[in-house]
Amino acid sequence: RMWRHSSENMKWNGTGSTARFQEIILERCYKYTQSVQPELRGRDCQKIREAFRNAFISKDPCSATEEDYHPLMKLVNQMVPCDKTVFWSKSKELAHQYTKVQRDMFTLEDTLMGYIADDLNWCGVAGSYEMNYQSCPHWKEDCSNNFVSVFWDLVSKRFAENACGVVQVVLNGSISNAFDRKSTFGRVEVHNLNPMKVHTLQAWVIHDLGKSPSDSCSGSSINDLRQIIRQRNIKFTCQDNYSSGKFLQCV
Ligand code: 2NF
Repeated sequence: RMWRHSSENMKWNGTGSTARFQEIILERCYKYTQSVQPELRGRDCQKIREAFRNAFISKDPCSATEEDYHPLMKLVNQMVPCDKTVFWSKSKELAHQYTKVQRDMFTLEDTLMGYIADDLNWCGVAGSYEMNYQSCPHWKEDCSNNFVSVFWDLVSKRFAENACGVVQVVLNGSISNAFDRKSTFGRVEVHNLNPMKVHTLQAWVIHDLGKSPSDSCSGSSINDLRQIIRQRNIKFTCQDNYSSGKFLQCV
């Protein structure tokens, strides 16, 4: 049988693009700019969708660079007020519950860019205008410079660079390494905090109700974080002994 040069032969190891990707981008953009943060009502959602699509469409899915996303970043351009930034690592659900209660606080997914892209997957096919809904590069098994990983690294870097005042991080104390140097928080965000603007990093090490704590402020992973932050001339504080329920009620 003749070799056909089509996407059926291009099997990546990761999940394919999210069905209705373009529509979802547009729907989320409208919802965010009209009701979640109406201060951003001037953003052009059609242009944002187009710039997002142009970042990756028809390109080799394993050759993403930051530059591919620059036009999109320019269109979105959003600042978070000082003292309102919340990072998280292995604690997404809890951090999102927290900013739902503390309505003026922002995780990355409470900003327009994070809100639009959260839980979506996307990739194209080199030389074609189609998206690949069958499979996309897996960041470990295929390539780390895929468009999804490069996107999250870039928006996480910008989110950290823009942070100011006292910033928070919600960490998962029910796993053995609450701070992981290889996570996006440990690899990207921590190193892009600006010591001229960030006064303190406040860590919350939260353990799940019912489970016993596996890591705490005195553990070695948090000690790594403390050292990295102090070396960067940023103050570090840490709170533990909080279950998720107590954290959401008391803070
Ligand atoms: O999906 C998101 N909303 C997302 C993804 C990556 C990074 C958000 N972030 C930002 C957030 F703002 C947090 O402050 O970084 C921080 C969380 O990232 P983390 O890596 O420290 O936390 P994890 O719970 O380990 O990972 C979050 C999600 O990202 C995926 C991972 O599988 C999980 O679904 N992820 C992590 N690294 C990569 C990568 N290089 C990745 N997916 C693709 N490529």
